[in-house]
Amino acid sequence: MKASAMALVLIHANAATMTDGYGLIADAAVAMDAGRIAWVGPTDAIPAPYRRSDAHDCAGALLTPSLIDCHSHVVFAGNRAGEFEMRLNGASYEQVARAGGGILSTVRATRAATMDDLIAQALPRIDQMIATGTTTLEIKSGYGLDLETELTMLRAARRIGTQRPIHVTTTHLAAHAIPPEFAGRADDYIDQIAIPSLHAAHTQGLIDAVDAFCEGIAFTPAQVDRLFTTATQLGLPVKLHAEQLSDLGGAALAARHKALSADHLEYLSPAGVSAMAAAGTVAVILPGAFYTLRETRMPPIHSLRAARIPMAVATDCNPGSSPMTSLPLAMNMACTLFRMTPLEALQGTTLHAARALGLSDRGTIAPGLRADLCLWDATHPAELAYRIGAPPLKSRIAGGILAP
Ligand code: DI6
Ligand code: FE
Repeated sequence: MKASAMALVLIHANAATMTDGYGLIADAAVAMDAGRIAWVGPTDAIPAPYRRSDAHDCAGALLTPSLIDCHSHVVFAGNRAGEFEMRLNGASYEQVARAGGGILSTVRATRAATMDDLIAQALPRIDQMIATGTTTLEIKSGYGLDLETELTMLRAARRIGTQRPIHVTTTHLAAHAIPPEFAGRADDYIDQIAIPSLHAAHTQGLIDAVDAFCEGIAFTPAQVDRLFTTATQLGLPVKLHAEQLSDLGGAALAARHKALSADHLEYLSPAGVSAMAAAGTVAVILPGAFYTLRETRMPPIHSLRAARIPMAVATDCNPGSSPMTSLPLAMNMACTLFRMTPLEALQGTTLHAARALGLSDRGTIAPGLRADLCLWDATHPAELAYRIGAPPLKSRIAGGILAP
């Protein structure tokens, strides 16, 4: 074992490695080299090459893998505070829609924005995510709904990953809503926009996965099936907004396509649970949207747990149903609203979120994995989900580099 000059060593941390439950190691040390974790164990057992005078003393702070947000729509223009206020002053959904509100108002604003506008508007949200512990972030398209704007959103998302110390994965979500010019012609939209933009985004190296919104107000299982068949032909993994507002059998459809994840799942049926379990599809739990929409039907956490389906937790950061950037807040909501345990919530933003993105190189503190870690002003990992809003992040390590 040889340490390079670039090695970073943490000592005297209270580590939750997440390798076996919390995987707690009291008075832990972690050695990192070349952006990877090289060694983890008790500080008094640290191997000679990593015993260094410049080791970073964590003074007993809680050390966890850094957080992974596996479902976000963080790139968009404008916001929907105006319609939020209208509704709370008594306006109906129809009145809000007639006043130009809803998802299509974000589509209008996003189409009118340049790529630089989209980046500039997203960066404050990204900075909030970073400040609350996120170092890997999935970003979806889906507010362009035309070929050019979908590609612009994806380029903006990719660019963000070069401007901030955050690893961005991108997902094509042209099948998010039906734009006004295709009203009543969802099949034409799939043929003329969703599938062609998928080909273009893939050819230009802009996407890592393909998503769709399978719902009465969006796309039918048959339409999603056509899109996913194209994705599979291109070798791209799929995931699905499924069973958010009703049960259309989306999770089972996703499982048939060996989806990485099925997301939302408030209306998931027992058949959907079995299909996901058999396919190894991760359940992504999104309490921010449940909270904002004042949903009353909960995702079937008991059944998911009984079927040993890995559950991830994400922000769903978007301007309509989940204007939220903090993963620790999503963890708190997952516990309080859905009765997930604090351990499940933290697994949901670390190892299970990594699996939901198909990433096997992160999510726990173990040798060989990416050196992405968070140091928190906390003593036990349950504090991350317990507090309404995170305990302070003392420092983060992204790719083996310590940031203040
Ligand atoms: N489900 C949601 O909750 C968001 N998208 C989706 O498919 C809503 C997006 C928005 O309202 O802007
Ligand atoms: Fe979403």
